[in-house]
Amino acid sequence: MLSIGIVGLPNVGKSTLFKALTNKQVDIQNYPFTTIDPNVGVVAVPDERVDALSEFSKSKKKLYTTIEFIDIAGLIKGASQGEGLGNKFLANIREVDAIAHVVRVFEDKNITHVHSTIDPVNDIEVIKTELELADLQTKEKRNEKSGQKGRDLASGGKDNPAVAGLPALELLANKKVIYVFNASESQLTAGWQPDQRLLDTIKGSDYVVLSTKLELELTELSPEDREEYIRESGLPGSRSSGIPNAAKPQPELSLPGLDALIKKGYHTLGLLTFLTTGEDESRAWTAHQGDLIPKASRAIHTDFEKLFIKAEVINWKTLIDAGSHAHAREKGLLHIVGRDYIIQEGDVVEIRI
Ligand SMILES: Nc1nc2c(ncn2[C@@H]2O[C@H](COP(=O)(O)OP(=O)(O)OP(=O)(O)O)[C@@H](O)[C@H]2O)c(=O)[nH]1
Ligand SMILES: [Mg+2]
Repeated sequence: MLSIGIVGLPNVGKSTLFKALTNKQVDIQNYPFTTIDPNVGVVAVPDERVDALSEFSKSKKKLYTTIEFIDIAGLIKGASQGEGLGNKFLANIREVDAIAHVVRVFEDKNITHVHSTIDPVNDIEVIKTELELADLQTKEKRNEKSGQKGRDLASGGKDNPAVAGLPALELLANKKVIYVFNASESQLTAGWQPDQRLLDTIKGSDYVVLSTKLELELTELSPEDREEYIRESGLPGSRSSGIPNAAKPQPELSLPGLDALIKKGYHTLGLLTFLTTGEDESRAWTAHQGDLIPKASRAIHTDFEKLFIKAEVINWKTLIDAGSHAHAREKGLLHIVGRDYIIQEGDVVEIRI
């Protein structure tokens, strides 16, 4: 499963984001270091294509792809030296696929900022430095262990078998980062976007602009009220840097910021979604952009990569517009592809093994 770790300064809205995403009860308070133990939650990625295909095929089940989010304690300057809660909770996100870095841009005198001023550039630098220092510590620990291992080997290698097969180092600096600029509702309606200095700081990383507080409040409304609120408040909807327009999931329960974040996660990680549909189930699957179809079909079953013979492929919308599989086939819209076909966003596939 795809996993995303949430980092940032204390009291910037990390748990508010987590709660809006996962619907889990978590502690959200106006003081730094509210979160101590990590919160972990799994989110189904709403996808209108699964809904539409499920109706099309009268499927008994529909299954979305999922993402795991991990919300950890805030970091401050000196965390690597034990300041605040230290950086030990970073161990909980060593194995995530990507990092969501929450940065406060909203102004609110009533909400404590650990640096007392709103300065996103400085805040980002502080967190980045702490992540780098944590990596240094990881490397140092590794060196100590391999030094130990060297000595063990010299003495016959039987004293410390535990360090024999050290796994590859998981460095935070190697992970893809999505910046989440946490803005106020009025900043959103005014079309707030990062300025050049801020863009230079994030060096081409993907970002989204949203209000964690608003997203959370929206999750508490009925879908109708939510839609009405978004329409009437003049909110710009998903506001983010270059989302590939091939994927345009417009789920029933639309949360503009969270949808953008999830889509951005897929984009950042170079992923795409393909689908299967039938009477049993309609389902979304995740593959990497550029994957050949046998490799992509591993998501469905690990044996499929080896056993793959051919597949029938059609874009989900083309299939639905055709009215039925039979019609699509008659009109020549269903394509038979071989092992050299590169899977595309929104493909509906039927794999023959
Ligand atoms: N005005 C405003 N307040 C917000 C927003 N997002 C979060 N807050 C408030 O900021 C405070 C901290 O929110 P949390 O979600 O607990 O922040 P956190 O980053 O998880 O904090 P720690 O766990 O302490 O690191 C709470 O009082 C929230 O209600 C926002 O977009 N606007
Ligand atoms: Mg928190």
